[in-house]
Amino acid sequence: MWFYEPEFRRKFAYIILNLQVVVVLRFVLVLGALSAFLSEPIFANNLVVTKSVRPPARLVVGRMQIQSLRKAAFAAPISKHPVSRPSGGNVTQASTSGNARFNQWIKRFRGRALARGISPNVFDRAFRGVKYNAGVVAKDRNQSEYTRQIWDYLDRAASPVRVKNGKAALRKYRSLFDRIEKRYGVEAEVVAAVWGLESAYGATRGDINIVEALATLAFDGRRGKFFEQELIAALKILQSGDVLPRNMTGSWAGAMGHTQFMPTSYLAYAQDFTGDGKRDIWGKDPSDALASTAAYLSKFGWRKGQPWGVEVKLPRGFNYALASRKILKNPGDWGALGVRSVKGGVVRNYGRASILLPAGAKGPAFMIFNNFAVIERYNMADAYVIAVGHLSDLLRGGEPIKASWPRGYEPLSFTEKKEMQRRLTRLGFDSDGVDGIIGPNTISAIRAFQVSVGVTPDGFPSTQLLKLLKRDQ
Ligand SMILES: [Ca+2]
Repeated sequence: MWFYEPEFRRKFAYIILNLQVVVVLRFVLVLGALSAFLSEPIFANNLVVTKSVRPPARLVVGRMQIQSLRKAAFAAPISKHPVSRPSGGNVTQASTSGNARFNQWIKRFRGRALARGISPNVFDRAFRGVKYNAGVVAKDRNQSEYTRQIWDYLDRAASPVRVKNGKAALRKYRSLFDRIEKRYGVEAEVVAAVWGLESAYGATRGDINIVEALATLAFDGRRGKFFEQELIAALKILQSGDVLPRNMTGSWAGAMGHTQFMPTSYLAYAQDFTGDGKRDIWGKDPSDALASTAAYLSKFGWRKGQPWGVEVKLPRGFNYALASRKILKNPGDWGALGVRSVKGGVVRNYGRASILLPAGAKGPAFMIFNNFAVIERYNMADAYVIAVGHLSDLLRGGEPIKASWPRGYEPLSFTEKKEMQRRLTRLGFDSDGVDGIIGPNTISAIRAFQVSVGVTPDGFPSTQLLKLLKRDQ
C-alpha cells in the first residue's frame, strides 16, 4: 500500500508536525494580542509618531508629528503591539556600542543645557543612573509602519469597558470635574474622554524615566532636535521643583502623566489646580492634570456647548467633493443640500461646519465643528479626535454611531499603499511622494482618479481602488 511507503510516511509526519506548529504559534499570537489588548492603554506606546502631538504635550509630540500625523488620515494612531513586531535584535546590539557614545553625547549636551539656564546640580541629579534605552529606540523605529483601521481603533477607544470606567471616574471626581468645567469652560465628559484615552483614567500613566527616554531619542537622532528641545523642557520642569526626578515618568516618547503632556506643553499649559504650589500631573491625584487638559483645550478655542461633530446622513446624489475640511457651511446651508442628522432633522446651528467621511463614502458621515479642530491640537489623527468626541458623547449618555463602518474593506498593507501611490502618480494623479502614508495629497489624488474613472470620489484607499488602478495600467 502506498500509505506504508516510508517516503510517504515521512512526508506525512512532516506535514502534520508543521500544522501543529502553526496552530501553536497562532495560539501564542492570539494570547499575546489578547493580553496586550487587555493591559495596554490606547496610546501608551505610540505616539503618534504617526499621528499626534503638539508643542503641547502629547500634544507636543503632536506638533512635531503634525506633518506625518496629517498624513495618516484614515489609519488610527496606534502602533501594533510589540508582541507582533519583529524583535529588535540589532537594536540591542547597537546599544552596547551605543552606550559609550551616548555618554559622550550627554557630556556635550550638558554644555548646551547649562547654556540654556539649567543648573549643573539639576542636570547631574536628573542624569544620575540614566542609560541608553534601547527599548525606546525600538518603539520609535517600529511604529510608523503599523496602522489600524479607524473602526478597530474606535472599537477599543470607546469600548464598553472604557465607557463604564469613564462613568465611574466622573462619579468619583464629580465635584472636581464640575469645578474644572466652571473655571475653563470645557465639559467634564470631554476632559474625562481625553483622560480615558491617554491613560485609561490614570491607570497607565507610564513608568519610563522621562529624562532617559528623551535623552535616548535626542541622541538617536531621528527627530533629535525635537526631542532635545523636549529634554531641555523636562530639565526646566525639574529645576522648577514641581516634581522629583524619580517621579517624572511617562511613556516612551516623553508624554507624561494622566493626560500625557509633553514637557514643552507642560511648561506652557500645566495648571496647579490644587493650589499647593506644584503642578503635579504625575501623582495619583488627577486634579492638576485634568485642569491642565481643560486649560489646554480652552486655550485653543474650545466652545462650551458646541459638539465636536454630529453624525449625519447624506442625500442620494450628494456631491462628495463637498466633503472636505476646506469647505465650511452653516448647518442650515448643509440642510438645504439635503444633509440631515441621523434622527432626521436639519442639524442645529452650532456654527460653521465641514462634512467628514473618515472611512469614505461607505462609512459614517459627520458634520464637524470648530471643537473638532481644538481636539486635533491634542492629536491630529481623525480617529483620535472622533474617539475623544464619541467617547465623551457616550459618557454623557449619547447614542452609538449609527452607520456601519466598511469593515469588509480589505485594508491595504503598507506596501500596497505605496503601490497605490506609485500607480496614481504614474497616471498623472500626484500623491506627492510614495511613502505609504495616506495624507491630504494622496486623498486628493485618489479623488481625482475616482472622478476620472466614474466611481464615487470618496478618496478612500481600498483594495477595490487598487484593483481599479491595476486595471488601468
Ligand atoms: Ca497642585
